[in-house]
Amino acid sequence: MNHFRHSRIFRVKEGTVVFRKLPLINKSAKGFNSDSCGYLVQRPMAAAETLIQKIGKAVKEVAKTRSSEWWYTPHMAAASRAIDERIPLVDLVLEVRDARIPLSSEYLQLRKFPSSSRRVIVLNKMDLANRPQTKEWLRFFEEQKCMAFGVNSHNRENIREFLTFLQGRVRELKKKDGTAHAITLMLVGIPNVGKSALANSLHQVGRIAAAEKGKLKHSVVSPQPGETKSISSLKIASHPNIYVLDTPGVLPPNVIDDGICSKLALTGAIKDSVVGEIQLAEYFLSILSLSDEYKKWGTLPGFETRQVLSNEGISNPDNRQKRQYPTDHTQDFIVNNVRRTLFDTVSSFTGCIESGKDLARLIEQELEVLRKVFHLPLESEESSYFRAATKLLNLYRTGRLGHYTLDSLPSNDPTLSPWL
Ligand SMILES: Nc1nc2c(ncn2[C@@H]2O[C@H](COP(=O)(O)OP(=O)(O)OP(=O)(O)O)[C@@H](O)[C@H]2O)c(=O)[nH]1
Ligand SMILES: [Mg+2]
Repeated sequence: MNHFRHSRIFRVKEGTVVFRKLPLINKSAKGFNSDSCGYLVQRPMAAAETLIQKIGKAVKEVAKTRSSEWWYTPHMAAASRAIDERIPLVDLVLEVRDARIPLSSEYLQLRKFPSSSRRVIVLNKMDLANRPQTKEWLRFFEEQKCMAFGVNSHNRENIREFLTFLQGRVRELKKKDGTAHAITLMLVGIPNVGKSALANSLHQVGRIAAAEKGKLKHSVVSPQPGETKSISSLKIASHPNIYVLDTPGVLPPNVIDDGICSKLALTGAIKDSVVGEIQLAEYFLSILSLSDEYKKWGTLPGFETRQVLSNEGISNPDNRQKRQYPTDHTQDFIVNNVRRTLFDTVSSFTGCIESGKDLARLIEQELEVLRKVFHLPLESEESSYFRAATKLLNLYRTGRLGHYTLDSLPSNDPTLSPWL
């Protein structure tokens, strides 16, 4: 259920969205509680406020002191100029956003240009976001008269549908303009939203004949942001010929608010080292602990936590294999163990997780059990927690710890819409 549909944003401050209390909203609804003023506050943001502020501060600090290397890099500045020059020339601009953060991943530089029917918002990484919320977001963009499409660049069927949609748009454009030239589409967006992966997938699906001859081109795809350094062109269809331009990811020149910084960092648009892996893992744990996702994991086959907690029997890898991983893939067992352990830790926690202090205590406990689940000995405290955090982030970013949409839908009040 979407808790935002009947509410009106009353006051928005960094990291916390506060809604006017309306009778239609169920106060006990997941993720909400009432603050002292009687407003409905989105719980995750409020309880994790300190963490969000810390992350925002870390990003701002780095952007201020080492901006040329970490935030708005020289290659981004150059790419931004090159993209700006091409925007009026291309037939269609595909603004790629991360489906987990449909608002926070906006490519802000597009606002300089008048809104146009030659633009499509592409919510990529749909497989990692909350599916019903992605549908709500797509409906929202439609209501705002923005064409939008949700995709998973790793799913061939999905890419085929997207290509058919693009070809339909191209036919409409050709009818309208009577153009006979080849059509050029340009992918733009912040770093790491999957522009290159999308360009490659469209190229592979649209160029079957070339694929069969082993003549495909490749844009570099990487889990690290800022990997694409120049604009490249890939053909994605014939009759009519359609080309897609893959471009480098560009962040806004000025650092934005703490809430947005935190979400960009967690989803990987900013290098992890800017904020620190442990802090990012803590932020993810706060989201997980305040969501309903972990509750599904209570039905997983019981994990023998005691074994892990005491490190009993894990020194001998053979024992571990026999006892805990009898038949299935080791990775699946680790994922199940992580899920089950997080479920046990959150559900047995006796504090009040809506309070920032208690939430911090819970997160500390979660990191400790994770360190043990990942079999990381406590030789040097820092590195074992760092490694546990890295592993946890990796599981989250590959969708194995649930599907979270971190941005909340704005109200239907057009004056508050960032697109108008
Ligand atoms: N789960 C999932 N992962 C994706 C998807 N699209 C891309 N990725 C992954 O996201 C990471 C970044 O992808 P890229 O295509 O390099 O992102 P980019 O926007 O080109 O990044 P820059 O070139 O740095 O701007 C890679 O690890 C991809 O495999 C998707 O739809 N779903
Ligand atoms: Mg790229």
